[in-house]
Amino acid sequence: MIVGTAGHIDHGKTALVRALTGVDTDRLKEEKERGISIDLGFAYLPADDDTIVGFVDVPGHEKFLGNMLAGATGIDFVLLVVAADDGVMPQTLEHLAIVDLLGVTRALVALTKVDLVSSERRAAVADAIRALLRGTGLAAARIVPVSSTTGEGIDELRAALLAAARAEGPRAARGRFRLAVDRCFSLPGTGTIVTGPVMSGAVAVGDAVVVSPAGLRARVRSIHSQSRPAERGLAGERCALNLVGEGVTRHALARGDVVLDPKLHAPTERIDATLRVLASERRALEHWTPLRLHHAAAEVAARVALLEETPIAPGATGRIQLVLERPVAAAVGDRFVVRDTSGARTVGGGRFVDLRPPRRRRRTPERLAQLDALTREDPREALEAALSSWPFFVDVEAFARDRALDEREANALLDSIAPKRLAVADAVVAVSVSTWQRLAAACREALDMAHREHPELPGLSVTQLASAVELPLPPRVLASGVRALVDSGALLSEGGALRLPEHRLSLDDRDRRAWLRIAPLLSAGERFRPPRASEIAAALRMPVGEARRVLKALARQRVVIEVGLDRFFKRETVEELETIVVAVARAQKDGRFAVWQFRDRLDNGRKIAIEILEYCDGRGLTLRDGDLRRLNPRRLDLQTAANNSRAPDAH
Ligand SMILES: Nc1nc2c(ncn2[C@@H]2O[C@H](COP(=O)(O)OP(=O)(O)OP(=O)(O)O)[C@@H](O)[C@H]2O)c(=O)[nH]1
Ligand SMILES: [Mg+2]
Repeated sequence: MIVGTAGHIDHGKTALVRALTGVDTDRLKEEKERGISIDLGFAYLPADDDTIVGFVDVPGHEKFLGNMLAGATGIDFVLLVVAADDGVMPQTLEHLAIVDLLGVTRALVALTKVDLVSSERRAAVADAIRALLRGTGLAAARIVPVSSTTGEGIDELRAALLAAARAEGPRAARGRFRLAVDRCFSLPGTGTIVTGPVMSGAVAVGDAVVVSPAGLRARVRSIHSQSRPAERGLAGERCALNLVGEGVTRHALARGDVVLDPKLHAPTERIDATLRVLASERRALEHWTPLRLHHAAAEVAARVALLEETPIAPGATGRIQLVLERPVAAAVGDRFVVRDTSGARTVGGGRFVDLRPPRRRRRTPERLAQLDALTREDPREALEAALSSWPFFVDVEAFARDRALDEREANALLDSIAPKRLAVADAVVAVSVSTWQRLAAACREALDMAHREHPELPGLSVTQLASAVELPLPPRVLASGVRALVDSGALLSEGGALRLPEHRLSLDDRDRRAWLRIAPLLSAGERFRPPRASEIAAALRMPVGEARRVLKALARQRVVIEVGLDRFFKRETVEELETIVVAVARAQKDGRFAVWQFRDRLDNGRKIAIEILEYCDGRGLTLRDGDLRRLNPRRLDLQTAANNSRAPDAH
């Protein structure tokens, strides 16, 4: 557990940490000279069992509030310090507001310097503190009177902190690794060290990491966790990492960087968020207000684009888009604080909701509904809500990465909520079960209508079907969904046309009668040497145009195939011919055969034999080799099919 102090300057924070741990965290020369804290101080309180309480001691001076924020963003528990003689002061209020904005609710209040005041004064200040905490997330915090000078209350406070740490237990190291760098230095003989709280996941010696947002690659050579050598560092601990790699120096890294799992490196300069404006603000927050964003240990200039109709009033919460001056390494759900540009006051704070928001059309009703869905803290609930609001799909990898979920967590989540995943361009998107069912139903409906209107056509192309389906999914997602339906067998695809499995191509009565007359000319003993359409027309005393039209319609349905110009074979005959070609080729020592060898096998005319072989060349079954032909070795599928079919002689 990491405990952060908070409170007004000189109220005894550093003295209290020393009384609790024996460590003086004011180590800078200037801190000693001025008797105040300037930067963050760190100390550890080990117990007999494995419990360790880490302390981050922050400066109270308003000028160093940026340092306070860099420390406060990584804490689990706050130790609010109020001096009994001074009582509640400006930075008591500001620090309290900040930890409340950061979502820290576990807290103890140390009423310090009680040796200096009467018991009436103690009680009065305690009452004032209770009133102050009311309405904040810290309302339940216990107030412990202490004196670092006399030692009163120190043992009790220490015991309470250790009890809280034990109650918390070891934090599950969920998610992928992130560490917010709050210090960076080099040690002679060791190299570059960064320290900070592990925000999620775990890191082990030897791991590859990336320093974000710069993108510097590094390897973890050694780890100190809670100031002890360790093999691993886990979420909820403060760690020091010895990093090695090309360009990894003390000067290349700084407070505000985030060391993370390389899979998480995706800095962003534009973040949609919820923002609560502090009640202490005098005016409502206007569109495009310049502010300073404090996130993790980083501080960056930003503008606030309002996603609400009206400015956000003091005390109110609204949706905003943060437009940053430079990229940051963030995660959805991370808390942040914004201060005014001069650094004089804290304006508000909130949670990141979407790290890849649209630049334009960022406050349409659809987009705002999506944003509300993504605002849910639990990733499962957020995913469910996002899948059931516009645009009804979620980029799976971005969702998992931006929430720092590891692969197992992401898969478990997706398998249970969105088992249907679609490949769209180079991304994979998830849709809800109900969207998938609606898509399937809409495709069936559209195809059913198409089949009814045009029973003579084999069906619709993917593009035609995707545009016939009235669902609010973008065309590329629809098209991918249609292809997935084909893969699942719900739709059939033949020769580029999609149809319902039960769809049988039909001809009108007149065409059917014509086909009944034509069919015998393409069957039985004539099947290898069918007449041309013009000859069929002459033989049957049928207008040549009609014979061609009926044959073409049947060709679209793949009942017949136009093998040579104006010459149609039944499809089964073509399959039979391909088997024969394979058999003839295989019968040759070197696999090469001449036209006459094929013709003899068919007992056919040379001209038709050439037409058939040229058709086979065109289909890629055979390859020309001068006057000879051989099988195309790439068309193994056809050869295998031919092997498995009956011998041609059996027909
Ligand atoms: N009498 C008395 N003096 C105290 C007590 N705690 C701290 N002090 C004194 O108060 C002064 C400030 O204490 P610090 O611990 O440096 O205060 P701080 O809150 O860390 O101050 P900043 O870090 O600058 O915000 C020092 O001179 C301490 O000796 C206490 O319990 N009783
Ligand atoms: Mg101090």
